[in-house]
This record gives sequence, structure tokens and C-alpha cells, in this order.
Amino acid sequence: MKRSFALWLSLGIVGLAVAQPKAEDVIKEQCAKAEVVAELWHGFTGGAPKAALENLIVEFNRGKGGSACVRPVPQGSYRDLSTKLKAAFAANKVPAMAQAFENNIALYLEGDAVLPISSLGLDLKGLNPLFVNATKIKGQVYGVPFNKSVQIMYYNNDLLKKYGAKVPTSIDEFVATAKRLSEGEKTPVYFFVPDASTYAYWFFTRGGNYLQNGKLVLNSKVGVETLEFLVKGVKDGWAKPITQGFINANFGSGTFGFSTDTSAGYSFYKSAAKFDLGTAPLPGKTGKQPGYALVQGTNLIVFKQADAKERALATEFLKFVISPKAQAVFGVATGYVPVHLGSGADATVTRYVKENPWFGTILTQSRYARFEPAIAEWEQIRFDILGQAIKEAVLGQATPKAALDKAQKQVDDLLAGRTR
Ligand code: FGO
Repeated sequence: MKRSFALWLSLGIVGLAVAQPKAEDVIKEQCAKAEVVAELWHGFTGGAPKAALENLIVEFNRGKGGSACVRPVPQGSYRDLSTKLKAAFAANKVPAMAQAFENNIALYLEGDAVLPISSLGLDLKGLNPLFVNATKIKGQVYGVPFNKSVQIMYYNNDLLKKYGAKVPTSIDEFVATAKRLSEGEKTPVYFFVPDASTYAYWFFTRGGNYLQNGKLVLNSKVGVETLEFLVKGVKDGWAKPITQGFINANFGSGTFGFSTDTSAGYSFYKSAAKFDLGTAPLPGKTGKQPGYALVQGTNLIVFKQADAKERALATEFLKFVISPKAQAVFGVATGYVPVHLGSGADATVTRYVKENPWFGTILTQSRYARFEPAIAEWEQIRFDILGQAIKEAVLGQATPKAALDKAQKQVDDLLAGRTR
């Protein structure tokens, strides 16, 4: 067992490009004659996360000796995945398992499609309670946290050195440093995607809360101030909105200094960076405590439509992927936070962290993290309403107040059933 774990580790970190097509082929072979096949629909589009998932599956399937297998089925992006699942419910062609955000679980439960984890007899003891609780609806746990990320601060250490700048720990320090470097470089150095994810970090760290007395509020005072802050960053020349693709795919479009982005982006950042890539906890309201990261990434859920054999196989698989060892291996290969509290003491992590401080950043940041609301409509809201408002304001098409007031009206209409 020990040796094979070391093998995935090397596959996951060193040989991604070579390992990827191979793992897919191995799985095809493993599933070729299997009596029981449990499909797992996922939203990983490539790189380390997809490769690390496939490596885990290869290892699990190997233990089944060809009689049963888990088959990963990529469905595009996370949003494509939920769209395809909705179509699958309608067509009655549902997989055994899928990745799901907390709000996706709430939505699928409206159709009574998801099995409570307790019905599988799976023991979640030892898992991070912050993650497990987030999948609870009316007291029942419906998801097994699998690939959970937190935002961290990425920075260009070469640029900081050039200006003799320290790594900022508070928002004030961050703004002062970003301004100074941007003035020196004559181009904005804080790269950000004007979307609900980036906004969440700034909003939560300023004390914002989307739910007020049970009501979803997008145009709160803190909300408007947060958006004004980002808009001012652009106007003042230190913040650069990235409107196409991931930040790591936009390094060449200017001088990258900082970003506040998902920890699961680490491997993508690392391979794209032509500079000394640094990581640190998010700047806090003061320098005494990191800011609050948005928790992203998904849980694994099991659908009611899975038959008894698929359910049993899915249960075994879930048990396998949440073990301290599997989570340690998956975490260091990808930048996801190990969901098992025991992973931190696992040799894979303790040895790795000594030489790779970026992973320590993620473990530290994971103690300062918040979730978005887990309501069924949230996916639509975060992309089509809130995300849209953020983009409009950042691109100067509306004032932050007007954009968020409009978003509030849209949310009120949606939640009251006046629009869909
Ligand atoms: C992504 C999305 C949601 C919801 C948040 C929701 C739906 C956000 C954000 C919108 O697993 P995470 O942390 O990171 C992803 C991981 C695997 O693909 O790697 C990241 N990645 C991939 C390629 C790359 O070049 N760079 C890179 O960083 C990728 O982001 O999830 C973060 C990004 C977004 O997808 O644009 O979670 N998100 N809440 N999506 N559908 N629903 O409720």
C-alpha cells in the first residue's frame, strides 16, 4: 500500500502531462469487464485536479480486481456539470455519484434525488466539521467533502524584492503595496476576476454577511462599500480586472504582482509563472489575523437512483477517498485542503510542507474560511445576478450602488417566484 501511494504522489506532482492520458486508459481497461460500474460525474477540466482524481480512482479500482469499478466522467466546468445533471434527472439517466457544491445539493434535494450519507453507513468521524456541516440540510448530511479549496494570496516574489516590499498582512498594507508597485511598474499589479468568488473574500473580510435575519441581502452597506473598493482600485490604477479565463492564463497580459484566488489554482499558477511564485494567507482587516477565504470546490454525493450494488461500491469509494492518506496525497498534488483532520499529521503532509511552504499557507488559511449561502437558487444568483452586478460596476457600466440595488431586486423577484 505504502509504495503505491508514493507512486501516485510522483504521478500527481512530477508527471502530470504523461500520467493523464494513461490513467484514463487504465480506467477504461479496469471497467471493461466489470459487473458493477459506478459513474462519477465531475467538473474537473484538466491539470492536476483531474489527474489526481483519476489516480485515486485507478488505485481504488485496482483493489476491485476487475469485478467492479468507478468510472469518472468529465462534464465540462462545474456549471456545465450541474446543467448536465439537471438534464439527466429529466431523462432518468442519473449517475451513481457526482461532485456538488452545497447549493447544488439543496437544489437536487428539491427533486428528492440525493441519498443522506447516514443511509450509506459511512462514518465521517475525523473529517473537518466546517466542511461536513456545510452539506447538512435539515440536520441531515448529504455530501462527503472531497475537494474543498480556500482562497489564498498569490504573489510575485521577484517584484516584491525589486521594490524591497514586505508581504502585506492587512488590507491597508496590501493596498499601499499594490499602489506603490503599480506606480513603479506603470501598470496595475493586483489581478482579479470581477466575479462573486473574488468579491466574497473582500466582502467576508470586511464583515459582510449575505444572510440577514433569514433574508438574502446583496445590497447591504458592506456590500456596496466592498464593490466601491474594487472599483476604486481599478480607477486608482492598482487593480486589473481579468475578464477572460483564469488569472494564471493571463500572467502575460501585464505585470502580475498579486491575486486572491483559489488554493486549487496552485499547480496551474506554478506551471504558468515565469517568476518566483509566493503564497501567503489573505490580508486581514488588521494584520493580526488573516482575512476570510471563500470555501469552494465540491462534495461527492450519491444519487437515490443508484441500485444497491452501485450504492455499496460508491460507499466503499467514498470511504477510500476521505481517508487521511488519500486526502494528504490528493491535497499536496492539487492545493485542495485535506478534508480529514488526520491528514495534517500524515507523513505525506509533514514531509511535504517542510520543503513546500505553499501547502502550509493553505492549511493555515483553512482556519479562516466562510461559505456562500447554501440555497437552491445560489448558483444562478452568484453567476447571473451578483456576478453580473460586480462585472458591470467594475467595468464602469453602473455605479456599485445601482448595480447591487438592481441585483437585489432581481434576487427578490427570483426568490418570490416572480421570475425564474
Ligand atoms: C471555482 C466556482 C462555483 C460555485 C464557486 C457554485 C458552480 C467558481 C470558481 C467559479 O475547485 P476550485 O477551488 O478551483 C477549480 C480547480 C479545478 O478546476 O482548479 C481551478 N483552476 C482551474 C484551471 C486553471 O487554469 N486555474 C484554476 O485556478 C478551478 O477554479 O473551484 C473554484 C471559479 C469558477 O469556476 O469560475 O468554483 N464556484 N461556487 N461553481 N457551478 N456553483 O456554487
